[in-house]
Amino acid sequence: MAPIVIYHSPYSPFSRSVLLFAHHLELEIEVKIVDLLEGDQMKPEYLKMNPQHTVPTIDDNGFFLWESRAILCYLMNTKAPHIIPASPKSRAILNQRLYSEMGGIAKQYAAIYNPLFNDSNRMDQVEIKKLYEIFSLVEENYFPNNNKWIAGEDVTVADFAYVTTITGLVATGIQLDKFPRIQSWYERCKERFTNFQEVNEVGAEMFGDWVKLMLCIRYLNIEVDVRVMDLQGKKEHLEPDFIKMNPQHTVPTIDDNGFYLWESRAILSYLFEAKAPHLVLASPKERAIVNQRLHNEMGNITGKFGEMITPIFQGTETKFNEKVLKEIHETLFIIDENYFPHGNEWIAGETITAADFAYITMLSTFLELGFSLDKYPRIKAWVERCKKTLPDYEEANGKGARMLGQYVLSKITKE
Ligand SMILES: N[C@@H](CCC(=O)N[C@@H](CS)C(=O)NCC(=O)O)C(=O)O
Repeated sequence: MAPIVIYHSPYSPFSRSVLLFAHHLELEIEVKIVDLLEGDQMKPEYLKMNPQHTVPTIDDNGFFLWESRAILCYLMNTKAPHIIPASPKSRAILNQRLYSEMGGIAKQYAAIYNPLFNDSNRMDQVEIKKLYEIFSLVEENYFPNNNKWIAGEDVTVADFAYVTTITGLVATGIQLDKFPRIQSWYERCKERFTNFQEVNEVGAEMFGDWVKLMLCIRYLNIEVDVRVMDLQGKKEHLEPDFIKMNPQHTVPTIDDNGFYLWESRAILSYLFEAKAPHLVLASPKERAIVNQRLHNEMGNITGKFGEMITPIFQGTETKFNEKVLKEIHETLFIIDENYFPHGNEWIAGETITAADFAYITMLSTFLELGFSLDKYPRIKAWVERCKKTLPDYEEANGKGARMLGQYVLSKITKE
């Protein structure tokens, strides 16, 4: 007999529940990854196995089955009869839990995230509230005798169905702190289930990062009214009305319905907090890293950039200052070595933060000045990621960086 083939996507909690259970039972399996975003599930050979084009699907020597809870029960019945609950009542409770999960938590999971596949820019708070109501019901009713597992004293397939969906929810910021029984059960699952981290948590985190990225990118689509300021000819930044808003007469300045703010990094942080509060990183340490990046950028990148180009603007120098250039390269070396410690994709971790926007506008300007990032492969890859991922990158940043770069280059002596 060939091993059971599991058609799997790590992003899917339903798929992970089957894989996690297979690991728990130490089954011999073959895992085939289905790339949902590429549409692998719509290919004719996949549709032949599963016309509903979902993951997970299994192929047990020509027996094709989809629907994760049906697969869990099939594996239980065929490979682990010892864990089938013994009495009709305990089996009924198991079924009740499975159906309730599908119509409850899993339904909310779809209601919260599916809109993100269709250009939505938010996780619907009404749906999140309904999810928390279901959590309350589970908390109050599923552990009546201080039972350790979702359907009673023993592990059942219901635990696998619940835990992967809940891990996915947690990875996008849903909180369990008000539900101590669910929390303790969740910790038990972590301890008890084989390869929990590798099979379940890694995929859930990948999903969480995708969700945050979608929300973030789309939130940046805030409706704005852009006023272009002429700083050189008309010197609009020195006009009294502008000085009233910003006595330091700098751009950028924002007017959010009478709330005036200047200093670009403060504005970036404000936009995240005011317009996308759920994207503000949860822990003080993560937020501290964002701040650390922002301050370091201001001092060591923007600060040095100013030192380098101000004399050129003023016409007192016609070459970049060698000492400042060296300092900039030292900073780039430090960033390349230290900002991407886990292969993280963004400047302050796994999600886009205000720091990415602060750095990309400066670093792209350096590129326009002829700097090479070849010695800094991580920074180089990140710049490419920003160019590809940030909406309207070229319009919002690329063009301006090029104009500034060309202007500065026209003022320096070619050797
Ligand atoms: N009730 C199904 C849900 C499966 C499902 O919706 N899977 C999603 C991924 S989370 C999927 O495969 N979507 C691709 C598609 O429908 O084309 C189960 O538990 O297996």
